[in-house]
Amino acid sequence: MVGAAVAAGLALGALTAPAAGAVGHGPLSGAKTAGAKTGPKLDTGSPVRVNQVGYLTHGPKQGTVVTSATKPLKWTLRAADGTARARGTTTPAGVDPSSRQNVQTFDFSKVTAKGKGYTINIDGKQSEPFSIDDNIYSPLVRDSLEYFYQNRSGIKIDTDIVGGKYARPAGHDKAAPHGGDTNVPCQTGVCDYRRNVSGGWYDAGDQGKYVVNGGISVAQLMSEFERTKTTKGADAKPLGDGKLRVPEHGNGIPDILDEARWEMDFLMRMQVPKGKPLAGMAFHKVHDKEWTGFPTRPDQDKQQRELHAPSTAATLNLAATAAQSARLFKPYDPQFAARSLHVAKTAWAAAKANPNMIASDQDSTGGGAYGDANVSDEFYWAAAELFITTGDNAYRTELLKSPLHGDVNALFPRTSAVSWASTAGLGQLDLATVDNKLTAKQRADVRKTVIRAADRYAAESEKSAYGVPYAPKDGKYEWGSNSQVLNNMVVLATAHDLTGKTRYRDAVLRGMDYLLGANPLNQSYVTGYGERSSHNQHHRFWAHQIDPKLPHPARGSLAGGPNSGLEDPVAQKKLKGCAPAMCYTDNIMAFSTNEITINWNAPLAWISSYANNLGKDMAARG
Ligand code: 9MR
Repeated sequence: MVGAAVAAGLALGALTAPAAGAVGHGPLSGAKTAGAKTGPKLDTGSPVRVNQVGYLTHGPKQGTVVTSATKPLKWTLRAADGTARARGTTTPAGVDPSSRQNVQTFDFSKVTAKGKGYTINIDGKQSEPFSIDDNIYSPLVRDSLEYFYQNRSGIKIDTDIVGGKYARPAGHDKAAPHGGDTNVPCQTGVCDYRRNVSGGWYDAGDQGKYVVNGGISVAQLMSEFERTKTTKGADAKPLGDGKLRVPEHGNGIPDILDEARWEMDFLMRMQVPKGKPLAGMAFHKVHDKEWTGFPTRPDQDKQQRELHAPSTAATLNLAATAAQSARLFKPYDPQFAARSLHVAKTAWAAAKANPNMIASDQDSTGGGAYGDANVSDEFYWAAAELFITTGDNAYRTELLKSPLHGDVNALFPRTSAVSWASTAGLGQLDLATVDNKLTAKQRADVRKTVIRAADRYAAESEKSAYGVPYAPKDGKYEWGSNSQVLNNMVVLATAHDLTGKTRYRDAVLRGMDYLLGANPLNQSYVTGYGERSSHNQHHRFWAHQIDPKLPHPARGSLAGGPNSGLEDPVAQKKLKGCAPAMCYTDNIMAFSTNEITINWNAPLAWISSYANNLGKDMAARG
């Protein structure tokens, strides 16, 4: 776990946020926040809440209505032309603690007629329109991954791939002020040489590059691909060569691995070279000396970039991801695979020799801190990946003697199964799904742990009137809550892959419903998906809300989501007194609720691929 958030600097660059209501959705009829007597007035549109994208033909179909009624109400499913296609009655669910709304739920799973423009109608109120189909998640597979290409550093973002308004010159390359990231000094006292740390992905609304957060993100992209190798029937084609929006088409390597490689090359450059003090360790991060203004296109950043001291956590992120890339790239690029393995082993040895180099959680001038005092989970993750890849006993011993092994709450914390600060679960999921040399009994125990964690998240989804598999401590939603929901869904999806039990599958799909509009705010948190989708997330280039010449976030960008902490001035002003799941506003400077980042889009991409497979699978079975 980490200390209190000190990311206020994210907002620096002195700007005035646009007046509330000046941009975004216009007023919606019937917009009233039921049950929010003590909270802020928010525009929540229709009280009838559905997944605004749609529902899988053969999947569960549920929604929620906000109402003061306590007796069941009648619902009608209408086709696009207004004709009634199904009817039923709602189920009272009382006051939902996450929103303090009185709600009822409805279930139209029995409807399996494909179509577009359906609505649910209750008490004279109509939901946003939605589809029923097998392929509703197909576009999101590409768009959620395109996020990574568009946030690449050190390469021009190509008009032919992304379209004119999103194209931009390379950021932080040789031509940039101070040579960008190609010739970066350390902070004073950290080292006396310079490094080329170009490439990789920008973290988020800021243009820092953090090994800790890059690690979990690239791991989840690699796992999205690896799942297609380990799960029967999972389809690798949508991730294959020529399928995604990347420039590396035609090289015979699946596009998703091309994207992952862009980050892996950067992570490897962050390793302290042979012959220097602390060789083998990884620098914790590289970012601007001071916070840059807002907006700033990456190629126009004039700040000096700096490397921050190596840390044990960053080094273990490098070890874990390089070990995973070693096995995944072997069939495509054996040389790169061998280099990855070498890096992984040297990083592991360096971390063992320097187990207490902790990055401070106060180091947040010019970039995020990503400080994390507990690295037992990073040790577990790296040992797991190295063991899977090499089968060496030394790593097995590390795993089995770790106090985390077998402890479901430590491996998969209740609030968020995995996160940048809590990575043991990544190793556990891979031990459960990827072939390795654990004994049959040890392997079975690992799988049981994954399933026990999934049981907890499934129960939380079933308990929630909005179906969300998320029960944070004291009910308080945290910074990046949407990614936490998604990470819990990854565990649920894995349990479904392992057992075939529909309970887990349904909890994943209910999680998607929540993220795509069936929630207390009637908000789709994925740009371009649904009628009321977030489109003003905090980003220094996609800053349309501040400068109309700049684009909105690209389709498929996930907003951080409700954060009870209200850790920025805009949220503090607009959301005072909000119920946990309603502490969100689609304002560009509300960065503690509305940023975008690689480690949030990564589980979105993983889950999109899973859900897309599911649609095809369920259609095949009918
Ligand atoms: O995702 C991070 C969240 O868990 C922390 O509470 C928060 C405050 O420290 O920082 C988040 O990470 C931000 C990082 O520090 C800088 N780049 C943007 C990240 C997303 O907001």
